[in-house]
Amino acid sequence: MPTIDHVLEQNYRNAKDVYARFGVDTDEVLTKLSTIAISLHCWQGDDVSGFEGSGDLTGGIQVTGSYPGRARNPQELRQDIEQALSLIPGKLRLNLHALYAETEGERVERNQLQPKHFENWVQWAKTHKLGLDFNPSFFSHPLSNDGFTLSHPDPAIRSFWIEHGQACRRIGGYFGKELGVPCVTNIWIPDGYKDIPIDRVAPRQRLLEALDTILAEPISKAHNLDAVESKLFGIGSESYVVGSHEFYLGYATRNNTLLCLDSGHFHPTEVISNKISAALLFLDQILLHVSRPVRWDSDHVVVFDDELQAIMEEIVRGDFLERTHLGLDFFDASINRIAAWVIGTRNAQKALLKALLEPTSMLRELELAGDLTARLALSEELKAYPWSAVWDYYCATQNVPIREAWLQEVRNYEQRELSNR
Ligand code: RNT
Ligand code: ZN
Repeated sequence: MPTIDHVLEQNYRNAKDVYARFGVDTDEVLTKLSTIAISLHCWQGDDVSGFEGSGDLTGGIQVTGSYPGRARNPQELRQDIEQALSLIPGKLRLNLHALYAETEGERVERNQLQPKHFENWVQWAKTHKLGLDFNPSFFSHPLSNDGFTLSHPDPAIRSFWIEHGQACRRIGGYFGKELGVPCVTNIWIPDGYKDIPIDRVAPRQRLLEALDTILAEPISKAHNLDAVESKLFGIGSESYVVGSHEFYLGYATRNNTLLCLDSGHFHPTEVISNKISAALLFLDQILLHVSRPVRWDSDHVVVFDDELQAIMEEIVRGDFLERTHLGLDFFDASINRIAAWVIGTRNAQKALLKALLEPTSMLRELELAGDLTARLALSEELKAYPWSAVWDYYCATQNVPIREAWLQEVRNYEQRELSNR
């Protein structure tokens, strides 16, 4: 147990008393919080570049900014992630993309990828006691240049991408087996049209069949869990996206896969917090890509906003923690990339903590009794309750910097490491 500052501890005791009056045990909440894994996305560290040397990021997603210090190789990326891990409390996983294969200078096509190309990541994950998640990469590749992959009308191109998906599921299974905890392998494809299509159904029919082929090989759910991620539009696919929400909600329900809800993949006034309770009535599990769209699917760093809090409240109130896999998905190259990870992840954890501290059953009773005045009054008062004292104490007990003290660590690392790149 680290030595904890006296004032910080006193603040925690006070907060503990305040929450105890509502029957909420802050110690129990912190134990719970420390078991909830958040999957850190590797691609914030290098602007979704990967190690293929393939050049431009395509697929209708975009990274803007030119902050110095981007990780240029696996060693730098892992070192940067380690730096981020040292500043974030609680349980973490790492989310990899197929682009991050290590092929020792050899050109390995994506449909030929094998577990051995991720051995270094697995060894590293073991050292740091991290679970791994995975994503086939259906973008930044010559065969995705015309905007279609799994739904491509050319059977040869479609087959290439199907084989890529199959290869990735095996790699996901390998992760899960090696690490003793299932890997969530998430399929997102960019397929769609810039302008109004004549035939909306044929690409969806082809995607449906391609997914069926990819998922046909049985892989133990103890090792690999499949997820499918929908989207409304991308840059260059504004008018039509093959893998829409309705498509994947139907697909996941029928095939018992996970559905991935990304906060940036809906109309700007539509929120995923309102979809979780509906999706989980029909699905066993879901994956969340916690992101932040600013006017479009811009993948800004997650901030502590209303929607982030609403997402975490939904998961906690619905008792969905066991059935929800929490992943992050943002990429900002205009600020220090390690800071981006730390800010976004700590915010997600703070929101989770705040949700866990809520006296939910009391609020639910008020609602059921029709006392909507008290429901609003208490919900609003609770916003100013001393959850931040609980957060500070949590950081102290987890041996990570309190409040903004992490920023100096990032600055030191930038000075020591990033500025030499
Ligand atoms: C794209 C999706 C997808 C990607 C990552 C890199 O719109 O959100 O999840 O961001 O796979
Ligand atoms: Zn996403």
